[in-house]
Amino acid sequence: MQEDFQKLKQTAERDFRKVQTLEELEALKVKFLGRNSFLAQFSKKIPLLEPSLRPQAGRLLNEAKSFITALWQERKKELNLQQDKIDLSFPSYSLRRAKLHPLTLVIREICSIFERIGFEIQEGREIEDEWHNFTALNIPLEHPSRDAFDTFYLNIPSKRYKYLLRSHTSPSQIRLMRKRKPPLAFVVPGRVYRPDNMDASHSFMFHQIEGFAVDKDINFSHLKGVLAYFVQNLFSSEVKLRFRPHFFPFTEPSAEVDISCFICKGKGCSVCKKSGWLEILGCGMIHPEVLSSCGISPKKYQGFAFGMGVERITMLKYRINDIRLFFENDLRFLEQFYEV
Ligand code: 2NL
Repeated sequence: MQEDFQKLKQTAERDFRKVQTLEELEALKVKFLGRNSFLAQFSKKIPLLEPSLRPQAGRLLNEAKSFITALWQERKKELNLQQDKIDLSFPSYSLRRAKLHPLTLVIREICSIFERIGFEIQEGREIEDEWHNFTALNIPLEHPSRDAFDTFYLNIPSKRYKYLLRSHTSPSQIRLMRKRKPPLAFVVPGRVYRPDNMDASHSFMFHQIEGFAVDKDINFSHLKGVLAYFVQNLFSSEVKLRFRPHFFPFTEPSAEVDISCFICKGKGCSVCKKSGWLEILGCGMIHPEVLSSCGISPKKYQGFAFGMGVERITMLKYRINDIRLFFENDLRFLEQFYEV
C-alpha cells in the first residue's frame, strides 16, 4: 500500500512538472484529485478494509492528497506568472497631455524675455485702495477713470480708504517702489478689472503686464532699447517700432508704441487695417510726482515704465478674433495651444 502511494506521488510530480498550459494543468488535477482518480476510488474502499489497517490507509490518503494539491498550486502560480509577463512592445493607450491656457503661455513668454535682461517678476494684490490705484499715480480726483462706471468699488467699510478691484497693475508697482530701494527693475503681470459690456474686444476682467526701472541717469533711450529688444524677441527680429506722443498722468513724456505689422510685414492687411502698424503698448518716463509719492527723490532718480494688455497681444500673436474665447473654457479652443 505504501509503495503504491510512493509511486503515485512520483508520477504526479513528474506529470505536473511537464505541464505547460493552464488547461493541461486543470486536466491533470482532474486526473489525480477528481472523482475517478485513484485517490477518490481508494477513499471509497477504506471502510471495506480490516479495521486495524484503516488508520494507516487514511493517513497515507490524506498525505498524498495534500502533496498533490501542493504540486498543483505551485505549478498554477508559475504558469500564471508566465502568462502575466508584461509585453513592453504592446502599444499603450495614448495619454492626453495637459495644455496651458494661451494667456498663461504668453504671460510666461513675456516674463522670461524680461528676466533675461535682469527684470524681476512680481505679482501683487487684486484688491487695492484708491490711493495706490489712483492718487499715487498722479491721477487727479476728478479723472473719469475714478468713477464707478470705470472702476469696480468694493463694499468694504473703512474710514481711510475706498477699496476697489485694481484697474491696472500699477498699484503693485507703487508698492514695490515704496518698499524697495533703487536700482529697481520689475515686471508685474496680473488680472485687472474694469466695468465694460462684453463684446469681441472687451471684458470686465483682463490681464496686464507692466514693467518699470528706476535708477540714477535712466533716460528715454533706455526705454526704447528695452522695448525694441522685447518686441523683437516676442514677435520677430525684423519688427520695427514707432513711438507716438501720448498722454498718461503717471508718465512724462508718454508715448504709445506701434510695431510694424508682422503678418504683412508693413504692406497692409486686415489685421493692421491696411496701416502696416499695430498698437501694442503704452510707456513713458515715470512722472516726478509718482516717484515722490513712493519716497524716491526725482532729483536723484529717474525711471521708465510701460504697460500692455495681454489679451490684445495674445490675439495678435495667435490671430484670435474674439476676446470671449479666452474665458469660455471651450476645449476645442484651449486644446490648440501648447508649449514649444
Ligand atoms: C497701456 C499703458 C502704461 C505705465 C503703464 C506706470 C506705472 C507706474 C508708474 C508709471 Cl507705477 N507708469 N505704468 C506707464 C505708461 C503706460 O500702460 O496702454 N497699458 C495697457
